[in-house]
Amino acid sequence: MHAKSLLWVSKKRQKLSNGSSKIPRLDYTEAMHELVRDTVFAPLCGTGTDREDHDDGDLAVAPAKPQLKKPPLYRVILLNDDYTPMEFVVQVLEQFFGMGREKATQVMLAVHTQGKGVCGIYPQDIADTKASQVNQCARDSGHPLLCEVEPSSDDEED
Ligand code: TYC
Repeated sequence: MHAKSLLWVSKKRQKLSNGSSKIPRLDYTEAMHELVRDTVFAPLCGTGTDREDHDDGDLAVAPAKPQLKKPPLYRVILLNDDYTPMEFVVQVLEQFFGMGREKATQVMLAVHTQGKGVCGIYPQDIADTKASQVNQCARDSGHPLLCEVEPSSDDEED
């Protein structure tokens, strides 16, 4: 209980008892003083005094390195096959990779002639999701179109 409330209880009891009541007169004041005196009020965080005592000597203190790193990137690769209609591939590139008609047609033709091609480069979870969406969409439509994910070396520059 808070010291103030204990004092308030004590005074109220004294008032109520008025010397003759059955309620005993209780005075917590002394006990509270003792309690506060014996309590160690430790700071929750450092006070900084320990740092003032520390001597860096001749050492240069370097600023801390930033802790954040860019996530590794992954390529989403589209594979050619002999059966998926060109129009379907163009629509997939528009829908899942945000390409315009012209760009999607270029990429589709590049995959058609070269066997495979990059649709986009993303952090791993996004790359995996896009490849799964494409493969599911192709399967649902009865086409053998396949999409894969591979690590990209583009993020090894820094
Ligand atoms: N080769 C397919 C055809 O001639 C077209 C195609 C292009 C299929 C790209 C898949 O990833 C692909 N119909």
